[in-house]
Amino acid sequence: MSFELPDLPYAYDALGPYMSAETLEFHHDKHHMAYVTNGNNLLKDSGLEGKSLEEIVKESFGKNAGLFNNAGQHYNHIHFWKWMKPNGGGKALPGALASKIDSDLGGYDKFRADFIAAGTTQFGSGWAWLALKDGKLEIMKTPNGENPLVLGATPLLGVDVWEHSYYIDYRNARPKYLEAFVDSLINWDYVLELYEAAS
Ligand code: MN3
Repeated sequence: MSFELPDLPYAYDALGPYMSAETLEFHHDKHHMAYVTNGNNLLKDSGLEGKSLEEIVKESFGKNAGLFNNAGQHYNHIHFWKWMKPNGGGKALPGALASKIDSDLGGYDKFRADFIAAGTTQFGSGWAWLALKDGKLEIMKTPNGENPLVLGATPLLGVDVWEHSYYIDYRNARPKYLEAFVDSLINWDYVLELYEAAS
């Protein structure tokens, strides 16, 4: 299958003031589009053309760096748009997720602090994650286009800490961007959907 750029699931100005229309126009229309275009070019004659996106990500990892970088970023961004919504974030999680976070991660406040710390301490470009591994929730961070799929885990929530995701709105203040993401943008219903599908 070839890669296609999905539409954003909300208007470009829907996530203000936490993420601006200008950021989403560059991030979705230019950056994500480039991963789709480059990924499709690199997918040709790779031997992975008929595979699903998840299979392409896992099977190109460590073997075909160009294809992996673009396929990984395509996968990450498809979900990243859905991991946000207007009036999202905060403590009002669906009950099944809240109790899993209590038992595996020491409660919501510790999850919030550890997730923001993972994003803040990822050196250079990458992502911070909430993932399910062997039936337990874990906070992870990865460089560049990598994600929990290549660590034997299922991504449930990820935040893009490449500068293109926050520099227009927050300049160098990555922690402020991460706080806004957690407190005001996370689409917990989509996280629950992925958690239920994985468990
Ligand atoms: Mn990005």
